[in-house]
Amino acid sequence: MFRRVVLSLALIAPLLAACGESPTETGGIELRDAWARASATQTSAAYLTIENKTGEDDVLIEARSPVAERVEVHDMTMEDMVMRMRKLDTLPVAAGESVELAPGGKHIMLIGLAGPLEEGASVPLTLVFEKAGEIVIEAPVRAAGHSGH
Ligand SMILES: [Cu+2]
Repeated sequence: MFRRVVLSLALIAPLLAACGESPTETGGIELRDAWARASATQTSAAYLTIENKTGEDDVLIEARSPVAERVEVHDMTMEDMVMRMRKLDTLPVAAGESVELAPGGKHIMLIGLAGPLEEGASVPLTLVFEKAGEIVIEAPVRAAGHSGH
């Protein structure tokens, strides 16, 4: 299963840096720096860093949120000066490694939002890992122009 969405570069730029939030750690999987992009449309994206502190490889197999009909993990690449998004069915996080989901790269796509995401609100996200199980985090909503501290 493979679906592609083409976005104009203007929608993606500028690249953003995330602020630190207190990390959530469950079963040796640490989730930190989570945030979601403010949006007035029916889609948005959330970002975070996933660190696998266990000695075993793990895999993110599902993501969901009560604010969105569908939550997917996407990757983004530049092809012929166009940013393309591709759905990832799973996201491996190898033992001892970190995977960063950040603007311009991998992200969590929120599709079919029930309402606008306003700055200052927060989005509950459930990430399901093959071994660590379900981890629930709150991703604060920030404006697209957010650029760190
Ligand atoms: Cu996407």
